[in-house]
Amino acid sequence: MSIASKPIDPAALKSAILDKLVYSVGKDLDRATRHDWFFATTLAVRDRIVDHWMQTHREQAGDGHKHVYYLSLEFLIGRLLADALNNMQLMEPVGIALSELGVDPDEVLKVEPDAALGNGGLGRLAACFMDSMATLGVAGMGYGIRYEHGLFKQGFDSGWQVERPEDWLAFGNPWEFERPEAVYPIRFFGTVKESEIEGRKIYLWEGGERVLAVAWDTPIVGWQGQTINTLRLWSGQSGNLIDLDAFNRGDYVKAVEEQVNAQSISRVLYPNDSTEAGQLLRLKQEYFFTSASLQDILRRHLARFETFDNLGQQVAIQLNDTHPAIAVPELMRLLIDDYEIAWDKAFAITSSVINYTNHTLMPEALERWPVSLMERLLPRHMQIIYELNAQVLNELRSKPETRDPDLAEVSIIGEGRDRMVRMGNLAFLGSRRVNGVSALHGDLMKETVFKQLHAFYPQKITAITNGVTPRRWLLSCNPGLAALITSAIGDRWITDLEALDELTPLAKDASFKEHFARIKRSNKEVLAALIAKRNGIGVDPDALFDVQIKRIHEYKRQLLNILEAIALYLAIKQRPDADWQPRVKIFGGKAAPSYVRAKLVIKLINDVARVVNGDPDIDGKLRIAFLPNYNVSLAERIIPAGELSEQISTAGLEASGTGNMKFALNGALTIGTLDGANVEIKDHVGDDNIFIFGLTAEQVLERRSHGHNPQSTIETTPILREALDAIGQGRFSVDNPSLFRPLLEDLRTTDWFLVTDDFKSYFDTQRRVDKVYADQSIWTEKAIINTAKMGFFSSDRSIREYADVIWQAPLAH
Ligand code: 26V
Repeated sequence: MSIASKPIDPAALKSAILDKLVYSVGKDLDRATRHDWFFATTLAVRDRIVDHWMQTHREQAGDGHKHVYYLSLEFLIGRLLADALNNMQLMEPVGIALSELGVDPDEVLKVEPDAALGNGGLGRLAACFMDSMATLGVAGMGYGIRYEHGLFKQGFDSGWQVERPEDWLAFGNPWEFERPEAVYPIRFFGTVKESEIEGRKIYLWEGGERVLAVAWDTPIVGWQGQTINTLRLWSGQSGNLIDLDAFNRGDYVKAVEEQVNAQSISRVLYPNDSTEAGQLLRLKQEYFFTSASLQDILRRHLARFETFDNLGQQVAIQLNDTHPAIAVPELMRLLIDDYEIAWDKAFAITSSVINYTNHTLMPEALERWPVSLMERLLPRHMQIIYELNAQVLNELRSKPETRDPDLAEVSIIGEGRDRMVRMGNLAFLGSRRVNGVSALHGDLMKETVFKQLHAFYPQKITAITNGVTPRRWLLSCNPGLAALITSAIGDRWITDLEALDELTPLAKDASFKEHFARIKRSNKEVLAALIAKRNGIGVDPDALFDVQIKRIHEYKRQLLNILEAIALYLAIKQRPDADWQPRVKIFGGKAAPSYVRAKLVIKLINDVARVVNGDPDIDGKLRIAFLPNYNVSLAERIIPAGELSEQISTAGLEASGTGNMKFALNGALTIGTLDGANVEIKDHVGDDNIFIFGLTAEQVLERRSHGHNPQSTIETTPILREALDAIGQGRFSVDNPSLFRPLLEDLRTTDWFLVTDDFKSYFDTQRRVDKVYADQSIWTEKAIINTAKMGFFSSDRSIREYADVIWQAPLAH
């Protein structure tokens, strides 16, 4: 029986919550804080989950279920309570129970801290995939790190980003279960001793540091609680709680050193999503969680089947980018050294269970580790990598058509003075399938980074487009729209998003349109109130809400957006009485703390916002708001209110995007380049319901190799030149006119991301947006079409395709 089919009695829930408050939290009714209520509510709800969780465990232990393991250094989950209540259809009864206890349910939901265990798209995708696997009944388990501190909190100081530590576990976490019995040893450094037993070579990896990985489990509730999967996160511990010898000598620092060291591995999420300066701790994190997960997977498999012969039939492993790519040599090592399986068989098994998803082609984000570092930290793995590389290269060399330069390109070891291990090549060669995250991205993988590998292994690359979970990104974040849709076409869309297509004819239905527009307007009012509270500025809910929320990155081109805002500002000032379409430009997003350029863009946006918002000539025709500390929970509040979704990356650089899907699902129109999944969004909504501008991926490559002259583009585009001059003259930074010179210099010389090339086309397209928006009836029709055509972009569809094409795993639901 599913949870939903159990009778739900608010009175029983009420007494369960009260029980938890008193006996688990240890508070009585009149002294309970909002946190206490959150804890008590979660614990009461959790009890209803656990029975079903155990049931799922028992079902999935059978051999009819292929186990799918999603290894990811990031899971950007956000809050769990609202999601769990929605999926279990307990939102209403819990709301009633809390209200009867005199507690505002919204307040209780809001005190839950975000689990911000990820940087951006890659981590959020992992979270959407966990929801979809549970909903579809895939026996899927997520493996990652239980970071004590998630992504930093962002504040602004005079417009500059400042980072504050995040502390999501400060009040404890009612969702997780520590599993002190699920503990695995992880070794770093040390040496490898070779010997022979009965003619067989033996490798003993000894010495070095040893830490323990301890499991913490969080239940992942699928729709209606039919399947409850597990997210298992590893925490670092030392085997020795304390060094007693050192303690007795009075050396207390030494006594706890080992423990501190071990715990530091899972202390904090790395806040970068591109360049990383070969940090030892980062590599330790990668190996730590990968090794613990593989040991756990092998132990579980052996308990089920007592053999690894069928590992390929019963297990599929998905590597979320190259961060867990060390899984390839680690699985080989475990099979060969610990379980005495011969090399060839170990490789056959490894390359039948492992798959790899690539999430970016940006050269600086492709992981490479110095051979010297790897040799020190993971000496046995380096041996395996060398041997694997030699084997693969020999095999390929024996083909008559192979040329030497082709081999250099596919080698796992990059040559040159600083020899590097190329993790992308390692993951590719060790995998059964290699996935790109949109159609365009898949094509570009074949043409660029993996061109040569693709020529040798033409069957490996797949392109399964990303998706988003409609439970969180419509049902839960936009209850008004969800209810309207359900009243119009029923609730099948919640698990079969293609059903939204039934809304298409309603785009012409006056009453539906009116309802749809009213809901958007009311979501905008809520966001306007939030902007007033957080940014201290008033925005008109009747203005066009134009939103760009995502990590701050040069390739995502927030700079293009703010330049357009400046150009518009100058135009309004020149002709204040013209008929301007009022617009609110909303920004959100964090820059990596070491990404100086991106932080300067944040400062520029905030400075432009201050000037524009304070200029009486503008009179509300343009408002700019940068909401601080963008995270999943803030996205859930912004997206339902968005009308224009900015997806303006330099074509060819955004692998897919998923924010683009969330906005369109909630009835926003996209202004975007032909990049990532925008291309497919356009195909689904049709040319008339999206605003496409700028160079194509092909033209970008062409322009970069010859024919890119930013200086002359600026000269011939007066509105751009004037906008740049305004910055250069210090109009937005009176105290320090040269502040933004690095940005201007770059635009005039290199402009690698082709901001100047795309500016005119972007500006003109924005004016086209203004015109279309002026006719609210037409705009609403287009917005409805966007929602109606988003069926394809459900992560349920993505997971069905992964299950079919990559994992060959059956679905239970
Ligand atoms: C790369 C690196 C490089 C080393 C330093 C740490 C670090 C951390 C994360 C990353 C990967 C960033 C890649 C990423 O998030 N890609 C995004 O993936 C989304 C899901 O597939 C996709 O929609 C976005 O377009 C893509 O940018």
